[in-house]
This record gives sequence, C-alpha cells and structure tokens, in this order.
Amino acid sequence: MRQESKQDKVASSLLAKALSRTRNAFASLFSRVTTEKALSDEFFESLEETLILADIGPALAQRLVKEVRTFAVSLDFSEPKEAHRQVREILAEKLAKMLIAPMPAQVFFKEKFNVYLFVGVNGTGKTTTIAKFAHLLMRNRLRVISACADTFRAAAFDQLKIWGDRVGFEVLEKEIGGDPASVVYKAVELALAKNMNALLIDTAGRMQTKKNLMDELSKISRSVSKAYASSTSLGPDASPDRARRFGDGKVATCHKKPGHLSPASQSVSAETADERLAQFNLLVLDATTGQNAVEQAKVFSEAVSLTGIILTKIDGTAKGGVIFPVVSAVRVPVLFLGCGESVSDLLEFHAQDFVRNLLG
Ligand SMILES: Nc1nc2c(ncn2[C@@H]2O[C@H](COP(=O)(O)OP(=O)(O)OP(=O)(O)O)[C@@H](O)[C@H]2O)c(=O)[nH]1
Ligand SMILES: [Mg+2]
Repeated sequence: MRQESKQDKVASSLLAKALSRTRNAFASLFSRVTTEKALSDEFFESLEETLILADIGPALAQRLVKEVRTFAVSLDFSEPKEAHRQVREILAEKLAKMLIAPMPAQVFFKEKFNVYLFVGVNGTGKTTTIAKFAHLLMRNRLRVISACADTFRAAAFDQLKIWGDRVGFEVLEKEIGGDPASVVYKAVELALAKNMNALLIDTAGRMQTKKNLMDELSKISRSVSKAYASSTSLGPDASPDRARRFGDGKVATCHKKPGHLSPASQSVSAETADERLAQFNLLVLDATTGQNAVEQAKVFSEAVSLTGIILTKIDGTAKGGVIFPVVSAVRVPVLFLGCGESVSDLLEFHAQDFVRNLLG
C-alpha cells in the first residue's frame, strides 16, 4: 500500500474533481442495482451506455459488459447493497487490469543520461507538459535542459523558452528552417557537454495521417542514440572525462522497462549499469479528443517505440475513459495525467486510483 503524502492528497483531489461527472453517472447507475435488476438486460444496457459516455469506446464497452455479465451469473445477489458492491468490484478489477502494463516504465534514472522525446498531434499539450515534467525532474535534482525540434513554427521555440524562464531550465538555441533530426543530434551533444542528465525534446505537433511527418519523427528518434554513441565514443577527439561520466555509449532505450513509476524512487547504480542512455518516447494525448486518441496512439507507436503515454486536459473532460481503449490497443502504460495549465498540474498515474475515481 502506498503511503499517502500531502502531495498525493492534492493529486487525489484534483483527479477526483476531474472525473466527478463520470463517477456520479456510475454512482447513479449502481444505486439502481437491486436484487431483481442485478442481472437484467436493462441494467447491462445502461452499464454499456455509461461506459460509452465515459469515453471507453463502443467496442470495449460491449466486451466489458459481456465479461461482467458472464461473471455476474455466478454471484449471489442476496441484497441490493451487495449486488451493487459486487458489480462495481468486477468492473473495477477488469478496468484496472487493462491499465496495468505487464512492465511499468521508470521515468528517470539518476545515473543515466535521460532523453525524453515528446510527441503527439497539434495542440495536445506537449510544450506545457515538458514544463511540468521539467519541474518534476528538477524537484528530483536532475540537471535539466530542453531543445525545440520544431524548426518550422517560430513561435514553438518562444513558447518553450517562456516556460524555461518561468520554471528555470535552459532551452537550447533557436533554429528555424533546419532539419529537426539534426537539431536533436546537436542537442544531445550539447546536453552531454554541459553535463546535463535530462534532455527534454519538444517536437512539432503532427497529424498522424501525414506519412512524411511520421517518418520525420522516426528519424528524430533515431538521431538521439546516434548522437549519443558518437559523443561518448573514445575517438581521438573525445574527452576521456566525458566518456567516463557517461559510460561507453551503449543505449538503454526505456521501452516498457521494468521498474517503479514513482520518480522519487529512481536510481541505478553506476557500477551495475553498463548502458547509460535512457531514451523515453512519450506520447502526449489530449483527453478531450475522444476516440481519435486511439488512432493517434496506434500510428505514433508505429513511428517511434513508445515508452509511455501522458493524457492531458483531464480537467477539461468529465471522462478520461479513453485511456482504456488506448492502452488496450498499444500496450503502452499511461505514466502521467495533465490536469490543468500550471506547472504543478501533472499527476503521476496510478491505475487503481484512476479506476476508483472513475467508478466511485
Ligand atoms: N486545461 C488544460 N489545458 C492544458 C493542459 N495541458 C495543456 N493545456 C493547454 O493546451 C493548449 C495547448 O498546449 P501546448 O502545450 O501549446 O500544446 P502543444 O502540443 O505543444 O501544441 P503544438 O506545439 O502546437 O503542437 C494550451 O492552451 C495549454 O495551456 C491540461 O492538462 N489541462
Ligand atoms: Mg508546442
């Protein structure tokens, strides 16, 4: 059981507030479960409808109802309260199971060079999330720097720079019109030279339907490990000191790596780690876009190997259920939830808490 700190309590109340409308809908549905109605068609139809309204999507809602129904047959609904509790419990169990990826990802390694690539369609909240995430890493004493790989839209750099000044992290030089992959390559070199251990890369928002932009993203992602390998290899010009500090150029891409989610508990000892680059490809999804998020997740996960998902704007939707079909489709864990526009509005994701707040 997790110890609940003051910060956890604030997070719980933000999540509770964000999901209150869906929770009330489930509460009202469950309150109608009586001994007679527990297994009625009418009840299961309403359950499916409520799941769809929570953004779980029609296909998954149908599947869940079928599973709950099959399971419910074996239960003893001797009194309404018990019926209510049991139906809710089966549903909660099935939903939580869906969200717990087989191997949850760590979010940083104190002894590694951590690179975070933020990807997603236009306006999902990538830049805002970078600021929130930088704040979180800095609180955990990581040395953070950022780069803007959107070389097309001039304002993209300015937005990131405003956040950098506000939160207190450096944003590497503005570059307009160049190749985003080479911006990333240079950023890795510079971040290493500056002895940083967290590089946050903002990318241009792109529609998942634009093949050339998705190919560009694959190239950007590959350039991280290339730059790292060449910067840390012991060539005639390489600094031995730098090579010692950052290891031998091996790459640990943190795609669905085992470990804990809690950033506070991250550490990998320098002795045991022979791979020093930890690359995290994070997909930022906007909770208010509904079922389209599933399609976005599928296409982005083909372009880059995703480490985790950050679902933003859950404060702007009463739903949030979209994460169930998303995680089912791509088998990538949700790591954080964005629940507002300020720097502290980033919640660490916990499946059980989420489901509890959704179902009541
Ligand atoms: N309510 C709310 N608004 C958010 C959240 N995250 C981001 N936003 C807002 O969403 C809008 C877009 O955010 P950006 O961070 O600029 O999005 P982006 O993905 O970087 O956009 P592009 O670079 O244009 O693709 C801004 O108005 C943010 O304040 C959130 O968790 N909750
Ligand atoms: Mg942006």
